[in-house]
Parts: sequence; C-alpha cells; structure tokens
Amino acid sequence: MGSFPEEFVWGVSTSAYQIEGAAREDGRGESIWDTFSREEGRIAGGDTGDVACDHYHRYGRDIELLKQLGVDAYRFSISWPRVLPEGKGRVNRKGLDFYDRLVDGLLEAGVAPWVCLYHWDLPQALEDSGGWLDRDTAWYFADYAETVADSLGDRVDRFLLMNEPNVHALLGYLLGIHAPGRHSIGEFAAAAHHLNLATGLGYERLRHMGDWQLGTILNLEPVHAGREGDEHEEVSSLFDAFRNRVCLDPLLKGEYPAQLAPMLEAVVRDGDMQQIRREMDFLGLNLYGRSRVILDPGSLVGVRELGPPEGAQRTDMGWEVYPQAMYEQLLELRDKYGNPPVVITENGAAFEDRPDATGHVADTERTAYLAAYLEQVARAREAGADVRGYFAWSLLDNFEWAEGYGKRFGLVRVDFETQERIPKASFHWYRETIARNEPVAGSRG
Ligand code: GCO
Repeated sequence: MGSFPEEFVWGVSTSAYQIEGAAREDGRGESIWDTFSREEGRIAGGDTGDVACDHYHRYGRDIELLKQLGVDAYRFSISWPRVLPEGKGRVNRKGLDFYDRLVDGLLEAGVAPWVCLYHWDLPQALEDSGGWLDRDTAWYFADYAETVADSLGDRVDRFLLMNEPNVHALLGYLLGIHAPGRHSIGEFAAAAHHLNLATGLGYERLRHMGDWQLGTILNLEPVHAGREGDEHEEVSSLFDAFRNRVCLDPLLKGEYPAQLAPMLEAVVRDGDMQQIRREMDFLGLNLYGRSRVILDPGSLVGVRELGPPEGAQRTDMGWEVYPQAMYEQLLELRDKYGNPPVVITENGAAFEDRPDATGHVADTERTAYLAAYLEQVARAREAGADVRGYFAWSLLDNFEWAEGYGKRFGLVRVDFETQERIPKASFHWYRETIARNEPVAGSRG
C-alpha cells in the first residue's frame, strides 16, 4: 500500500446547501435549490435542505469532529444567497458573520479552511432574471467572489471558484433532475459556457486582489464503451465531451471539444476563450467511478448509459465501485493535459449503514472503498501524476440532492431526528490513515 509525503494535504469536504439548514434565518435569500426541493416529486421523500444537518447552529460541534479526525484542511462552500440575498448588490452582514465564525473556529482548531465559492445554490433572484442562461450572471459571480474574498481573505489562503460546473450543467440543464430542472441541449450549452466564463472571471478578480492559492473543481470520470464496435467507441467519446471535456478542455486548453462546437456557437463570443483558459494553482478533482455507454439513437444525444456490468460491486447510489477510474483519470490528466497539480477534492461512497443497538456503525464497505481508491491515488503518484491532496466526501451524512437524506456518504452518522453525530468506523480508519500518511490495511473488513 502506497504512502504519501508529509506535505500531502488530507481533508474532508461538504457543501452549504447539503449541511447548513437555517434556510430562512438571519436574512438568507432563497436559492434555486430551495425552490426546486419544494416542488412536488423532485426530491426523494419530499426532503428539503431547510434543516439538513443544522450545521449553521452546530458548526462548533462539527469543528470538534474535524479536529478529532486530524484533517489538515476542510473544504466547505459559501451559500451565495446567504451573503447576497438578491444575488447582487446588498450584502447581508449576518450571512458573512457566520462564515467569519466558522473560519475563526477552524483556524483555532488547526484546520485550514478551503473555501469553495459555488456549490450549485444560485440565488433564486438571479435565476428569475435568467440564471446561468444569462451572460451577466458570470459577472455577478465575480462580484460575489470579490465580496467573500474581501471578508475572509485575510484568514483564508485557498479559494475554489466552482464545484463541478459540468455536473451542474448536465443534471440541472440537460437531464433536468437537479435544480433548476431544465432539459434542453441549448440550455445545457448556455449554462455550461456561462459557468466556464464565471470561473475565469472570478479567477481573474481574485488573482488581482490577493495572494491566494486558487483552484476550481471538476467532476471527471473515464468513459468506456459498454460494447465492442466503432459506433460505441464513437459515442463514448461524444459522451466524454458532454460529461467531462465541456469544462475541462476550455479551462486547460482554451477550446471546446469539436463535437460540441455547433451547439455552443450561439453563446461563445470573441474573447471568451481567453477569459476561460486559466493556469490555476491546482485543479480539484471529484471522482467516484466511471461511465459505460453505448450507442442508442433513441436517447437524448444518441448515447445511453449502461450502469455497472453484471456482478460488479455497487454503492447505494447504484454506482460501480471501480477504483481503477482514479488511476486512469489521473494518468489522462498527466498525459493529455500537461500534468496539472491536482487535489482530489471529493471521493467517497454511499452505503446503507446499519447502526447497532448502541448506534455504532461498522461501515466496512466504505472503508474498503476509500482504501482501494487511495491505493490508486498512490499508484498514479508513483507514475508521476502530480497529486497533492485528498479530501473524502463527506464529513457528515447530508442532503444528497435529488436523493434527499436516504443516501448516506458521511464518515460521521447524523441522526436527522435528533441531530446527533456518531463517528462511523470509517472515521476512525481515516484518522489513522491521516496520522500515518498511509492507508491502513487491516480494517478493510
Ligand atoms: C458535488 C457532489 C456532492 C455530492 C457527492 C455525492 O457536486 O460535489 O455532487 O455534492 O453529494 O458527489 O453524490
């Protein structure tokens, strides 16, 4: 089992809407997720993020957990409508105060705050004037980024511009299963391009303001043809363009994949690609598995996802456990994208955790999952991939978007009735791994 250098950064990640709750407190505005989750039939069980993990009130306890875990860093996101209830203009001081307290508490606990500026919770007020379909939203994002950096930047040294714009565009604008629930190719193209533009503009704004380490986060995964044959290979490359390269290529190469060019013509303007192509200090990579696809002329873009092959181990999300994806993706970044510095900003798994009579959770499947993926990170590093850190998803069981509270990704169990937190076995395993800079074997179960 590979080991990691002293300076390797160990962390865990969360996001605002998934844990904070306090949806109507202290002047917070509405986001597209408030709207979406209140629409009938959108979220499993009719769940919303109104209360979530009540982290807004219990952040002190959650910082204690981080300290106990021994992480170097904690990645969380800022709720844009908590800071700017209308998305632009008036600043809600009480919203910023919350993040002040959080950052101070983290620093006191010896945990570095890694601040992500956007994890999908666009202010509803901006959605009402077009949201990510409107170019102006990219400039509002840069203004908002400036407001946050202005307030927290004296104590924070890492900012992450965006979380997974590619998945946000795909699920929110093409497949319609996430907020704001749209589904058309044109809307997907516009949203993706404006998210890319916002990332570039936000980066430029912050770069000129201070001396921070700046990065942005993409969710990438290898795409494999699910059947033999040129036609299936061809659509796997098309799917890769929609799924991964729609944000990766503009950022690192300054161009869109050729297959997507026609649909983007209407939205890309002169000079945009220069704004979007940036040499970030690091790329955040969120990775869970792989995609297997085949040609299917009846599907939206002629491609159908197959899901895991028979007999493969699956998580509770139905996703295949496929650790090699980590190695493959990191080597692709090494070989085709100039080997940028990478931090794994998310990796983890939902399993149906069963607490025993005392509430303890022996989540051996999660531990085995994390150990296996970490092993592939180590392998990729040995092969020369420039990976500098690893953040597990997630600290707490939380609001898993369209799946509500039914899917548990946490290292810490949350009882959503009482808000009690109980570290699972994987939490203790991760603590040991961090302490030794090496995934500990044995507790693989
Ligand atoms: C993200 C992810 C997280 C999810 C996790 C499990 O965008 O960062 O969607 O918010 O909870 O990936 O699906």
